[in-house]
Amino acid sequence: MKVEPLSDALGVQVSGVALQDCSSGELTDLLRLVEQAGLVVFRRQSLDDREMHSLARRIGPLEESSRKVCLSPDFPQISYLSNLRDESGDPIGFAGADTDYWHSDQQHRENPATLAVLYCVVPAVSGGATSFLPTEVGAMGLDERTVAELAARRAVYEPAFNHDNAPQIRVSHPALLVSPASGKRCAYVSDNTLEFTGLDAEQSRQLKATVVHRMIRPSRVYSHRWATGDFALYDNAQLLHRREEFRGRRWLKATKIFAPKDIFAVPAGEVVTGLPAGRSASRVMEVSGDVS
Ligand SMILES: O=C(O)CCC(=O)C(=O)O
Ligand SMILES: [Fe+2]
Repeated sequence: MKVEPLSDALGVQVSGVALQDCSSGELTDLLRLVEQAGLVVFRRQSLDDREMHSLARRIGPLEESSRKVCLSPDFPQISYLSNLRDESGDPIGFAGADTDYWHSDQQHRENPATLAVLYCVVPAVSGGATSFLPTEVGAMGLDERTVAELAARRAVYEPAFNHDNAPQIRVSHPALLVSPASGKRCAYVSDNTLEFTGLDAEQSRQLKATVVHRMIRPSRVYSHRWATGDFALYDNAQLLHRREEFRGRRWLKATKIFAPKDIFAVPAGEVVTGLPAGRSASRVMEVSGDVS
């Protein structure tokens, strides 16, 4: 097994290992590597849906995608991100091909499944990287006053308008997460943060802008260019990510795993309120003027 850095920004890649053949002790060691590195890409894996499902289940319980269109026919906890169509001409999965928001998966759920897999079947010929950046407060140079402010607040989220497979609730999460294994402190804040508890709209906007401004910088980003067989395991409690726009065919498979709490920071969510039926698209608090 060979372990090498993926970039200066974050992540490692592992080659020479077949994940399916790992013992439970080896799998636990690899999870500890994910906790250290945030993102681990295992090269040249070969898994059908059944195998991907059973491998992921050895790590933890699985959550379904928040979009019904994604669910794989035989294993609904596996989702398809693809613009390919089946023999009837129907989309096989979620076909989004533009640049996404910077996000952390599942923040709109009360109990987010924060460990995620992306497995590449067909890489796009043009574009279509998945970009990642770390949210650790030290590495982003966040001042201690802002860190203390995050530690005292909860960040509020709700599903997007096309999240038709998630509870229609507004939830809050601790705005600062601390890893039980390493003590790493990470801002649990993303483009999707709506507000912070205990702050008015302008104070919320300012806190989000301060964090996002330090966090989202080109030099802090690693963009993973996919190859068939890449199996990426990443911890949403310490990274943001987004799909970069692409042209041509692309197919990734995904699954979201409830992270083992002895190794990973796991947000303790609370329901704030239900959402009115038939509401329009959720609005993202605008801070884009400050984002570099
Ligand atoms: O398609 C991608 O590159 C990213 C997909 C994604 O954000 C997800 O599955 O959570
Ligand atoms: Fe995502």
